[in-house]
Amino acid sequence: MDKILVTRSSMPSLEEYTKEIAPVFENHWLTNAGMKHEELTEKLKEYMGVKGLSLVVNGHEALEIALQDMDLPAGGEIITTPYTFHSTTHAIVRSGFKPVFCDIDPVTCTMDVDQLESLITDKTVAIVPVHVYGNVCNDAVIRDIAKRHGLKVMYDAAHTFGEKVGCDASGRPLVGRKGGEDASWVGVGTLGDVSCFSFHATKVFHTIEGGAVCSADTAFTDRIAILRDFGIVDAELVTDIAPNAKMNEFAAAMGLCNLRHLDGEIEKRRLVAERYREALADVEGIRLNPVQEHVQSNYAYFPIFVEEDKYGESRDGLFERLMKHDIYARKYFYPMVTELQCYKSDYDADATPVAKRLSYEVLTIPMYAELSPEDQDRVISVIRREA
Ligand code: T4K
Repeated sequence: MDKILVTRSSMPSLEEYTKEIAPVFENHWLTNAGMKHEELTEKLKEYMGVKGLSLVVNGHEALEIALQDMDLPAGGEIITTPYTFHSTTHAIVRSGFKPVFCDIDPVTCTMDVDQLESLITDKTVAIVPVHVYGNVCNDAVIRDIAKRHGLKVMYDAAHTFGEKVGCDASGRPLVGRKGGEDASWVGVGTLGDVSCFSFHATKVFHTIEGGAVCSADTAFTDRIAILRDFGIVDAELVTDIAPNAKMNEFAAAMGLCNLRHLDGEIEKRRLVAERYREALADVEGIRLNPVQEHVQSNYAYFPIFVEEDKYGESRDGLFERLMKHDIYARKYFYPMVTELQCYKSDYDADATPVAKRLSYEVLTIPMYAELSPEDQDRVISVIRREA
């Protein structure tokens, strides 16, 4: 029996990719804002409905460089969540800020907006919420709180490429609210002051490795183009102490190919997600990720939450049993950030009890566009204890 992994990168055909990179072989321009890079930048702006976008080498550098661009007071506190891939926290710490951890909403796993304001102090310099699994944060409330305190909001939007959010007639995002009419839809990258995306091979849309910083403030994204290139403005002017985080032409070409097929890939993922939902809805003790109102999802991940007392088996028990059937689910995100070896002596995991509990319950099961119904049935039958 073949192994089933948690995900599988989408790929264009070899012919399509070869055709896309042929001009690169002719012009010998391999990186430093080449023609594929520039073309992808324009196409992504259009697809994502964002004004400013700068490509970078990966999602992590998107976060670090965007923080540098924000020019925040050194050593300040940044409010974020511990229920994320540790890249979010690493970016904050490596940039010289102190993360302050807010707990998460038990349903969407995004920042608990009821706790957020109580964590703001005179040392707070920004808020970095995470749209985890593609579940979009309650932007309207976060935005109101940030505005009241004069703080900037930078979203870790690594999981949300291509998603859209419904807004009311005044243009206010409705996500997080029950009911209400979606008068218009905006790209998720328009939320907050800045949004950072990952285009890693495991993401819905990828450039092998890659990422982007988006903002309505085009001066901000223009400066990212300097910060991703050692702070170089021109051959004799270097304004910033910055890394090399540029996307190369082969990565951009992969992005151009993948973008052509993206809507079809998301539709296939939707069918996989629906099939899981139908098959798992009645399993006692297995809670499914919510279908969020006012969000057009990209179906990035399919997390399930194992409630041991009701399911009769722990998350780890189910994880092991899946493995015996050659199914490799992942525990995204366990251990949660504040329980990782590099952070646990400095932070109290019990300060965010919801995040802690969910990190012990979560299992992200295989989800990708090419997951066949037969393979999906193998996953379902183990979870339903029929295999
Ligand atoms: N913020 C958030 C919230 C994030 O989730 C991430 C990244 C970031 C920021 C930072 O973005 P990047 O700097 O990575 O662009 C993966 C990814 O490496 C990482 O991008 C992702 N989040 C994280 C959640 O997961 P691993 O260590 O679990 O990946 P790995 O190598 O075990 O692969 C998982 C499965 O994917 C494999 O079992 C098979 C499949 N796969 C993997 C690779 C590498 C493929 O099909 N093709 C491939 O090339 O971290």
